[in-house]
Amino acid sequence: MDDLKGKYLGQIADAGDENALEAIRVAAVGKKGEVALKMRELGKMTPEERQVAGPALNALKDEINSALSAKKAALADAALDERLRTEWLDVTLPTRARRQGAIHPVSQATEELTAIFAELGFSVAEGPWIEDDWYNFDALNIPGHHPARAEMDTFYMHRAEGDNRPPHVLRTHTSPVQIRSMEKQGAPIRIICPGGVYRADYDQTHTPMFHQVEGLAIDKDISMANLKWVLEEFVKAFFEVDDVELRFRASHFPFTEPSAEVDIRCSWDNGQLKIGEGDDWMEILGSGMVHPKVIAAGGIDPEVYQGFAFGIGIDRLAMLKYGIPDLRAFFDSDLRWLRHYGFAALDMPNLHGGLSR
Ligand code: 2U9
Repeated sequence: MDDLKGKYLGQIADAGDENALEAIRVAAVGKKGEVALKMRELGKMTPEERQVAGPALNALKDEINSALSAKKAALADAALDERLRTEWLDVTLPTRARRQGAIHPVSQATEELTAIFAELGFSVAEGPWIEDDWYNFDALNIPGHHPARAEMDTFYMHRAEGDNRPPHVLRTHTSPVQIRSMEKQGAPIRIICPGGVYRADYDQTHTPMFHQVEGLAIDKDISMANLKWVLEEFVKAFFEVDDVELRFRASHFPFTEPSAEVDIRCSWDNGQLKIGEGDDWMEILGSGMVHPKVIAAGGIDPEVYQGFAFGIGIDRLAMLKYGIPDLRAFFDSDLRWLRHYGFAALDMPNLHGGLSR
């Protein structure tokens, strides 16, 4: 019995895993194991011998069983220790290279100017990018023969053969949205209309698709003074400067009368643009009092209501604010450019957070 004990306790101590341990258990204390065979021999013994051998065999069985349990627990502990060692993780490692997309400068500028005009009481209106001739031109006091139609380098979408209705156009400005909004909402109205527009033009400073934001404020007592204040507030907030001087130059647009182009005071030192100081002027937008015919086209009575409108190129605003030199790169979809000039997602601009920071 001492031999059996020595043999099995030794094997248990040496067992390397749970499978080896189970094999030992079957061989030692299993139903057909060595201890069971010894127990069967009890029948052949004298009662005196049995009284000694019986309890001793039971004690041996208990001892082997507890050695098996202890070893099983020790193996489980060791396995857990090994897992903890190999699955170790350094939470202070740097994160992976950025795989997330970035916000395009045009989207960023649009979000920023939307936040500014929202504070000034303007809501955002949107409309179709493919327009009827009437909404894009006639309603804006640009009749069929008007030179502005040709000047606007319009992309026409021709109808099928035999269909004599006037062609659709890719909108050349966002103004049709203002006509549609006046029709739907009536007066008073205070909206901005940001979005993409199309003109057949392609060079250093023009792309066939670009972005505008147009504003419209119609009420009974709106004047150029309100226009001037709104534009000043906008320019200060957008370029994040305390003060800025605007210069209104008389101009002409079919949809406004009187009309003005607006320049801002600036300086260009060593190619570095500074807004609000210096001896230079830079044109940034067009504006005016909405032509009575255009107010009427929107279904509003021009004898009762009047208002101002303005138009600004968003792409150019973004170039000026973020120091981006080439307009054409805006629409090349070059990932290196997008990563360089893109803005962090979820970083929504608002006036309190300092817009673009
Ligand atoms: C309605 C009435 C009037 C919008 C206006 C301009 C002057 C203007 C340009 C700025 C740069 C276009 O993107 S740009 O090339 N726009 O100069 N836009 S007034 O006037 C409107 C619009 C809608 C119903």
